[in-house]
Amino acid sequence: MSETPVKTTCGFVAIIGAPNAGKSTLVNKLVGAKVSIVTHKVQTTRFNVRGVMIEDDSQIVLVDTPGIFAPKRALDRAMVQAAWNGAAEADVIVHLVDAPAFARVLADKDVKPQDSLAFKDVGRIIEGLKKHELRADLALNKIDQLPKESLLELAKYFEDTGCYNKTFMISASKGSGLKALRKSLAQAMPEGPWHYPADQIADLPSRLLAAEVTREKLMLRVHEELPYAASVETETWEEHRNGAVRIGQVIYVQRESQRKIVLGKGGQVIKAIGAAARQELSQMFDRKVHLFLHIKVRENWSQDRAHLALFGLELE
Ligand SMILES: Nc1nc2c(ncn2[C@@H]2O[C@H](COP(=O)(O)OP(=O)(O)OP(=O)(O)O)[C@@H](O)[C@H]2O)c(=O)[nH]1
Ligand SMILES: [Mg+2]
Repeated sequence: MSETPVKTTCGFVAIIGAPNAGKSTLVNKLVGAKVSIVTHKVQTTRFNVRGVMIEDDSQIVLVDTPGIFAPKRALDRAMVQAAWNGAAEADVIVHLVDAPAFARVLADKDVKPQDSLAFKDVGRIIEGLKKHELRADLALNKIDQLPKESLLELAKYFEDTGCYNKTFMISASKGSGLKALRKSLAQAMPEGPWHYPADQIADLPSRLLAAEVTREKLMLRVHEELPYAASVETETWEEHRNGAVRIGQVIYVQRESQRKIVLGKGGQVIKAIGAAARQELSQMFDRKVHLFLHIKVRENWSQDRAHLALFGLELE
């Protein structure tokens, strides 16, 4: 274990943004390891996930938050609330924007910006910052997919709102622009002891992390409404004397028809989900993993306080 420097700074940085902006990708990249799951689908992250990075003498606790969108279900509302709670508790807020998606809105003369989803998403967050009297740093993400000229126009748009301190132009997946962001965050952290040991990068309990990995593989494998109708819980965790671990998980779905889809013909779909999750978990925990998945229909899992409390989510 490396030693903690003598004069240290430490604080919280909340990464907020619309669904799919790349928040979890950014947190993983800054931490240098996967602490939060990522998919190309919206609403992948459901609760605040912490990742820890160190820059010089500063320990920065990054809080990956669920995407902020117009909530419909009770679960959605709890997710969006978790994101704003994360923002309110942070020393620095980074609003991450899918820059190419937003630039397309500004460039499309046939569509009124007000009618587009990307515009509404950004507007909702600016409104929220104003309502909560918060200021944020702006990070325009996915610049690998956008010419420089459009970036300046975008930056000006956000500057004019008066909600932002600094602007960064980054690619979370490629890693570009992150050095300036890291330095700036480190400089903004208050003086104080580190919250975590120097070698700790995450604080999600292993059972939860394991459930998240399986949910990621499920989201990548099933489509349309199903990813949003499913939840994963680790039920059993048995350490074996030979170093292996036996993990038993249940995938909750809301209807019998969904159970059949997750099962697949001859159990093919759940087998593939299990194989992908098991492989990643073995690497993550650096040990042999035996993973047992089963599916349960529980219509109301998304309104079950005890289930959501496992993830730190609270219903109104
Ligand atoms: N081209 C490109 N794609 C990116 C970049 N950053 C993230 N992505 C992709 O954007 C998609 C969404 O990434 P996530 O990290 O899951 O986004 P998120 O903001 O955490 O999404 P939610 O958890 O649903 O709110 C994934 O397909 C990523 O690979 C980037 O810098 N460039
Ligand atoms: Mg996410």
